[in-house]
Amino acid sequence: MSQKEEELTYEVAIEKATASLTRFPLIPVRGIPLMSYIAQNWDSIWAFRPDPSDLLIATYPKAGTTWTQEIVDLLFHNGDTEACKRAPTPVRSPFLEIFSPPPIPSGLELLEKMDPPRIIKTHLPFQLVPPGFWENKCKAIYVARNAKDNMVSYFHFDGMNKTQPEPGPWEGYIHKFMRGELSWGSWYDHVKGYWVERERRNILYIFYEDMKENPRREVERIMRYLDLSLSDEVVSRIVEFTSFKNMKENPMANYSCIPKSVFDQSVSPFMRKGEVGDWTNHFTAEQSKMFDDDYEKQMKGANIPFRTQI
Ligand code: PPS
Repeated sequence: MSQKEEELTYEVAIEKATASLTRFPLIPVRGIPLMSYIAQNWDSIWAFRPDPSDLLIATYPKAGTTWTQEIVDLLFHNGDTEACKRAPTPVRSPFLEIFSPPPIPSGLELLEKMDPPRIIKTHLPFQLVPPGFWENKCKAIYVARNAKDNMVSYFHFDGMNKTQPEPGPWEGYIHKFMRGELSWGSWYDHVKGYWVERERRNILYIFYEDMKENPRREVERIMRYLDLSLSDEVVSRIVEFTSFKNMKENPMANYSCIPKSVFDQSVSPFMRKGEVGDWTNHFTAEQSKMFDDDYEKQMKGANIPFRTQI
């Protein structure tokens, strides 16, 4: 099946299944809260065997996954923007662990039908990544975003994504985030888990804030990591095509492929603000102080150079 046909099948399947969709409860898998459909299918996810040429893009949710998926797809296609409009992001670059009610294809089903090298998205913390990735020495890009902006983005996403638990009020959400009770668990453990493994596993660890500050520099960094060498002109095209504004307008990147009953973009658009420092519009001074005090404890000794402003 071509990716275009795959896309149609995907969209029809989502339409059919949405009647039965609900906010899934979280079930712990080795201590990490995951949506029930993921937890119930855990054995097949853990057993996934990638090809050595496959690339993993790992993130805590809302850290810049889609942006990086788009950049990498363009790099793999020599900046051919038409080729990168062949299908929506989750079809071009499947979400490894995602399972939804049938007939929505799981990430594993989509991956099975694709030829390597595949661009595989995951939100799994390091210890839950199927070991085949490291045994096969797959390349992996980890994108990290400062905790406050990451949480703000997740809060809005949990409001619009009808499969995630209700976010509830902002004040309570901060505490759930600090306690690691959101889907995919603790942000703190997530960013630290990949950080400590980055050298041993040859993981490219990049920051959302750096991408915002100097997207060209970060696109080139990713390009070098992938052992690619594209012309300056092609790199410029990739930077332009993956700007927030262009991705927000691109139906193949802005998740408009997911029906409103699942992603209600009238609650909050998937491409919401795309900024560094939006947290200042959400945290009160007291909340910020309380969060920072706790952050210091949870991140003690980690030395990961996060920036909450650029
Ligand atoms: S997901 O659901 O976990 O895959 O979401 P993810 O793609 O990781 O994160 C979504 C946030 O990234 C912002 N975004 C961008 N920012 C800048 N430039 C570009 N091109 C871009 N593409 C996506 C998106 O707007 C979400 O952040 P917020 O802060 O909510 O706007």
